[in-house]
Amino acid sequence: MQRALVVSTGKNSATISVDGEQGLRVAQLRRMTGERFMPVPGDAVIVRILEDGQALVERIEPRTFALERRSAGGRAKTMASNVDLLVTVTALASPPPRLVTLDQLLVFAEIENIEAAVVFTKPDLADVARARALLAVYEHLKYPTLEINPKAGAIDALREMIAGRRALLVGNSGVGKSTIFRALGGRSSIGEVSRYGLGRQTTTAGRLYRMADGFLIDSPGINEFGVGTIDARMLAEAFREMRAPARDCRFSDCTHLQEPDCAVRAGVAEGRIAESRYASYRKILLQPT
Ligand SMILES: Nc1nc2c(ncn2[C@@H]2O[C@H](COP(=O)(O)OP(=O)(O)OP(=O)(O)O)[C@@H](O)[C@H]2O)c(=O)[nH]1
Ligand SMILES: [Mg+2]
Ligand SMILES: [Zn+2]
Repeated sequence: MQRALVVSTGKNSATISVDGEQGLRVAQLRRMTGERFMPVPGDAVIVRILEDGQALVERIEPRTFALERRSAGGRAKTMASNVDLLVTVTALASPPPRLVTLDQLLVFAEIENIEAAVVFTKPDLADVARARALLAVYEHLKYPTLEINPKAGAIDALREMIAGRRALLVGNSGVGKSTIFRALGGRSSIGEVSRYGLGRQTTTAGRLYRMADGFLIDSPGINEFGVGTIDARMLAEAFREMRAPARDCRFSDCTHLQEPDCAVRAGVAEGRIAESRYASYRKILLQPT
C-alpha cells in the first residue's frame, strides 16, 4: 500500500501522483456499493500497486477542507480537498472584474475559516488608477494581495506566496487561472475544448500540480458561486470591515439595508467601507438561493 495525491479524476479512474514517484499513474477506483467513493484533486489516497503495474485506489484519507460548489439545481459537488489557501483570481480587465464573485469567495473563506489571497491579473490591459484603487481595497482589509501578469511569466510573487501551501486557484472563467498554473509548472488537462467556441481553452475539470511541500490546483471557472443561505449577522461578520461597525447599529438585528442609525451604512457614507464591498454585501444577502 502506498500513499498518493489525486491529480485529476475521470469516470472510473483517477490520475495520481504516488509519494516518492516522479511521473503520474492512472489508478482504477474501487467500486463500492452504497457508498460514495469519488476522489477529488487534493485527496490523499491509499493505493495498491498490482504486479502488472496497475494501481488501485483503496481508500480516501479523511479530508480536512473540501470546497463545495453548488450547481444550478442546488446540488453540492465537491471540487477539491485538503486545501489551506484559497487563491482568488480576478482579471483587472477582459473580463471586467466581477467583484461579487471575489467578495463571495472571501466570505466563503471567512465562514470556512480558511486563508484567502487576492490575485489580480491582466494589469497590462487595465487602467492603472483603477487597478491601484481596487488593490488598495483588499490590501486595506489585510488580505494578501498581488497584481501579476502570468501571460508575461511575471509570477514570482505568487510563487513565493504559495510556497509550502496547498493552494487552490478560483475565479471566473477567463481570468488567467490556467495561465498561472502553467507558468508555475503545472500541465493543463488534455481535452480542454472550450464550450464557448472561438477556440478559447476553458478548464472543465480540476487538476493538481504537486510542488515541494505543497500543491496547487487549477479549477474550472465559476460563474456563480453560492455561499448558501446566510443571514445578515453572519454575513456582516464575514465582511471583515463590517464586523466592528455592525455592533454599533441601533438595532441588534440590523440588516444594514435600510434601518435608521445603521453604523455600517454610515461607514460607507463616510468612506471607511468601500462602496463596492457594500454593494457585494447587498447582492449576496438579497440573492435568491
Ligand atoms: N494580457 C493578458 N492576458 C492574460 C493575462 N493572464 C492571462 N491572460 C490570457 O487570458 C486568457 C484566459 O486565460 P486562462 O488562463 O485560460 O483563464 P482561466 O481562468 O483558466 O479560464 P477558465 O479555464 O475558463 O476558467 C488567455 O488567453 C491568457 O493568455 C495577463 O496578465 N495579461
Ligand atoms: Mg482554465
Ligand atoms: Zn446596520
